[in-house]
Amino acid sequence: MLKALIFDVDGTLADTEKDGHRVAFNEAFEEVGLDWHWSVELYDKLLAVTGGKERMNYYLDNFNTEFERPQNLQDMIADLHKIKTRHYTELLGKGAIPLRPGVKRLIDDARAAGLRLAIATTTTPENVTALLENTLGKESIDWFEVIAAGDIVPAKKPAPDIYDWALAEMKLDAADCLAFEDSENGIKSSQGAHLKTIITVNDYTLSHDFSGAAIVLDNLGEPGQPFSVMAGDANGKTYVDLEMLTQIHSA
Ligand code: XBP
Ligand code: MG
Repeated sequence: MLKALIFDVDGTLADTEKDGHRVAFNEAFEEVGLDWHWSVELYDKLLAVTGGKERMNYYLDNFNTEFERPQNLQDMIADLHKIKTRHYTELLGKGAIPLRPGVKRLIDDARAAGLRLAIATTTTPENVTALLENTLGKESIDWFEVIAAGDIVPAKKPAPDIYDWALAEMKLDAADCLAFEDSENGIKSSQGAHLKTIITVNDYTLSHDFSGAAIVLDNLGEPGQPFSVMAGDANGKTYVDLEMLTQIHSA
């Protein structure tokens, strides 16, 4: 029986990377006087690695090898990441990033039907809270039984650990749940935890490999605003609703 839905955050609930995280990283670099700048194109490459601190290390290792590293590089990165989180949550506070089509409707319907909800993301917990509060309202934090986020597990996506952690907290089998993801690292993680996964792509993840996904869509769709199917069979549906999720789950 379908008992729970587990959502990724970045790219899945909202398109947060290009106009959110990327902008906040650049603001943090500027604030401390670094000449680092992450363009939309460079950020596409940097998204190969999940986790903001991990991404900054990846940037230095592969795209800015000239940078003279201080001895306490990891402290510097941790400080930068705190500044970035401040900028990011401020951006969300201004209402800069809306939820993707169908997300609010599906969450509302799932709650009404008594489905359990959780989040599994590599982003920092404050960022999840800020996104939920600014889009679904303060009370929405409590709609999610488990918010698995950030450094709660050392191995971030594509490792399955964050989904395994969420499932263990909920005392649920993967077979009783569906996951929602937007990226290759995300689906590797959810599939690694044996979860059937629904993909909604975005500009950064269009060309990712989603082999094994239950279905790949451009978004969840709304009544009168149909999704496009990129892989899989929607059985005539035009937006993701609980009936469609039940079909996917039992297929
Ligand atoms: C999200 C991420 C995160 C965010 C930045 O990946 O990779 O690193 O880009 O967040 P996913 P932090 O959607 O697969 O969970 O800077 O807070 O790490
Ligand atoms: Mg994502």
